[in-house]
Amino acid sequence: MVKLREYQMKHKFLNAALISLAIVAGSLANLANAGIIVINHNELLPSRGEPDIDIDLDGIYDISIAERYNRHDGDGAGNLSWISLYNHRTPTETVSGFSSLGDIIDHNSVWLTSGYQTPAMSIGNNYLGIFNTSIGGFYGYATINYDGTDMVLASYTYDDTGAGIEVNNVDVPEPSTFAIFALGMIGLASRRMNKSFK
Ligand SMILES: [Ca+2]
Repeated sequence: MVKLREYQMKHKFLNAALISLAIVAGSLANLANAGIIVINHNELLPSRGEPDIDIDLDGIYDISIAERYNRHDGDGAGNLSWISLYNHRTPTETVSGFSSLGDIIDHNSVWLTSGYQTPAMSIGNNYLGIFNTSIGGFYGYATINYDGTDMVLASYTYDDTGAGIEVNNVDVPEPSTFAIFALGMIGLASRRMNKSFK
C-alpha cells in the first residue's frame, strides 16, 4: 500500500514536470515566432563628426548617429543628437524625432527618407524609429541612452516578420518564470524518485 502511494506521488510530480516542460517549450516557440530581434551595440557616440553605424550588423552602413554639443549649434543645451541619412546607399528611413514607450513604429509613422535631423535628447532612453535597413524592409527602433553628458547607442530592435513594432523598454521577453517553475518541479520529481528507489 505504501509502495502504491509512492508510485502515485512519483507520477504526480513527473506529470507536473512534463506539463511544465511543455509550457516552457511552448513559450520558447512563441518567442521564436515573435520575430523580435535585439542587436546590442553599447557604442559611445562621439561629439564630433558623422560616424557611420551598421545598425543591423550585416557589414553595410545604414545611418549616421552622433552626439551634438552646443558648440556646433549654439543652442546652449548640449543635448542634441545628430542623425543623418546622407552618404548611405541603403534606403534606410528614420522617424522624425524620437518616439515614446508604447508608440507603434509602422507605416503610419512620419518617415524621413533623406537629409538629417537634430532632435533633443531626454535623460534616459530615447527611441529612434528605423525602417528598411540594408537587410530589408523591417520596422524597428534604435535605443539611445543619454545620461546628461554622454550618449550611447544601446541597441537596435526590429521585427523580422515585417510587422510594425511597439517601442518597449523590455526588449527581451524572459521565460524565466516558467523555466524556474519547471526546474523546481523536475527537482521535486527527482527527489521523489530517489526516495522511492531507496
Ligand atoms: Ca547594415
